[in-house]
Amino acid sequence: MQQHDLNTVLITGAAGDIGRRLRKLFKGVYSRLRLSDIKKPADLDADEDFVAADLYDYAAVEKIVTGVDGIVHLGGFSVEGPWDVIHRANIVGCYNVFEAAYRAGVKRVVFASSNHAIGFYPRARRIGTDVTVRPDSRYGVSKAFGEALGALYADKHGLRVTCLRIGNVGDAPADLRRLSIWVSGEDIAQLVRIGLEHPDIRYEIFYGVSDNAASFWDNSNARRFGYRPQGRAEDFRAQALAAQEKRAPDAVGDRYQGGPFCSDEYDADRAE
Ligand code: 15L
Repeated sequence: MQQHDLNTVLITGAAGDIGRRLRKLFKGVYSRLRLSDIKKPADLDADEDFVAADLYDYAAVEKIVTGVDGIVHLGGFSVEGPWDVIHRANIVGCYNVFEAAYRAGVKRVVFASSNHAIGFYPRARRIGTDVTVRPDSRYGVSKAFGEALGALYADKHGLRVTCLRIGNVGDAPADLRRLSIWVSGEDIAQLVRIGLEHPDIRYEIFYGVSDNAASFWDNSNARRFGYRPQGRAEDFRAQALAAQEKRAPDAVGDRYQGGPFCSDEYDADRAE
């Protein structure tokens, strides 16, 4: 990885699964890691710097971004939910992070977008990062909003922004769909580091996916910036297919990249 000029990096959503992985993988990479979440992580080490913040509260967000060079914005609601929950955490919360980051002079933001921003593309179609968003849920809409907000702050205010359309982070792919979208913690960490450190980043979208033979996505944009994923979902094919056997068929979800997020609340009479 190239030289970087980041002293303090803030991770929002530090108590979540990806946050926990990055906290470990980034130890010793940046001089200071500031962690934030609405609640203190249960496994916080004595040497970790944690500040609680509700992202809906602009004044609280202002405090956590002060003195920070780069932000990894993982905070928010991470699945489908009622509109008021999504609105509070992922729309207002995301706005507060970008606005406060810009006003505080933060240089870089890596935003955790999601495959659910493009979940209604059919599995049979391989897409790049240049497609129109096709969200599969209110959650997916909030991720598309975050990507748009990132573009605004990059183009208008010079923030360097990377959006990661994350598939599914885990130790192994959990089913057939995850054979296509799985990403290891180490590969997500590699993508985040590119977003924080690569000198040529202005505004980029990468897929957060490992080197999966069945990937739905063309991730050549990430490769252009040096991404070399090490994880391969195919190494876990047998166990993923065995797990899939135990799942009920899902006529809509099995057709689309977003899976169950597509079939949830699906209005078959009107949509077909
Ligand atoms: C996501 O965006 C969620 O945060 C995660 O919990 C999984 O549901 C993942 O997508 C997925 O699509 O498997």
